[in-house]
Amino acid sequence: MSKGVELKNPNLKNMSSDYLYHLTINVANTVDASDIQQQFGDVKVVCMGGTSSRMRDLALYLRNVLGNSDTSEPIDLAAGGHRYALFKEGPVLLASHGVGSSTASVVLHELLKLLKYAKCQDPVIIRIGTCGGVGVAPGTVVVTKNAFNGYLRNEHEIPILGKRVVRPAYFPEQVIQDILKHGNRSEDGFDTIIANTMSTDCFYEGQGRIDGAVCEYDDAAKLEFLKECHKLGIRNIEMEATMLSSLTLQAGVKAADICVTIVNRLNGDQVEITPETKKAFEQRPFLIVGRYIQGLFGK
Ligand code: R2B
Repeated sequence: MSKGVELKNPNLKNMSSDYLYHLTINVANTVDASDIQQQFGDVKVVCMGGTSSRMRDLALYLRNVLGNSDTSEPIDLAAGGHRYALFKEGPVLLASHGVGSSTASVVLHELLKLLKYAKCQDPVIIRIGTCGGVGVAPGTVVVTKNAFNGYLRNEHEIPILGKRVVRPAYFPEQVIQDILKHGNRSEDGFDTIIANTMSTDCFYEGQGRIDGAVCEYDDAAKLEFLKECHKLGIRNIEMEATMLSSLTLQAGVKAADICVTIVNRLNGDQVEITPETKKAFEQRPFLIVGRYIQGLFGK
């Protein structure tokens, strides 16, 4: 049975209007948001990714998947905010989120509220991205199961009102399985795996790199850490999964994280693939999301 988004914030019902500041979308009347429902009420899937150009490319890719013959340039609905990009292709909303949980959480809060005001039914949020791999070949696509933080704890830790708040960080099994059905085809020529993900707040020291501006450990300590990650079933490292899984769990909205590895961290820190290979690797999560969406809409 379809259901709308019910957010766990009792204060929202006391707000007569809500300006989604970073998206530059004004919900002028929260009680009767029919304008918002008209524009966004059909949204079933929200795709999120780091950069605006990748989300534009994905918008064009999905336009094709959805059988839309429009050839116009996708319109950035959040251009006025100069922070994030927001595109809409039929029932799919696409948003950029920048690098890391702090920037991604800002736009995710606003997207979740948008889904609620628009009365979207049973939406799913899918992050697609690039990441470092741990013991897997570059180009492997990882669908996250449990998200670990930089302390190697399977939880999302966030300071709220000066207190350490800890929340669960995993993605719903059913969504993972639905996505996997659309990956792992022999003709793809790459592996799509389900694995755990470490999500850090720092790309360099937080991920055990020795090539940042500051580093107080050696290569041996780094490898020991990465091997510990591997033992925990962690096969990729990125910077958003703990926040994304935990916030969507709190909001009761289905979500998934699908990332392609662009370096095997057991072999080094620098991303050495060519821009062409990176572009080709970035298409892999597109392919899987595209097939998933095709499956959803029977296209
Ligand atoms: C992967 O790539 C970005 C860092 O380059 C970050 O957003 C992530 O998780």
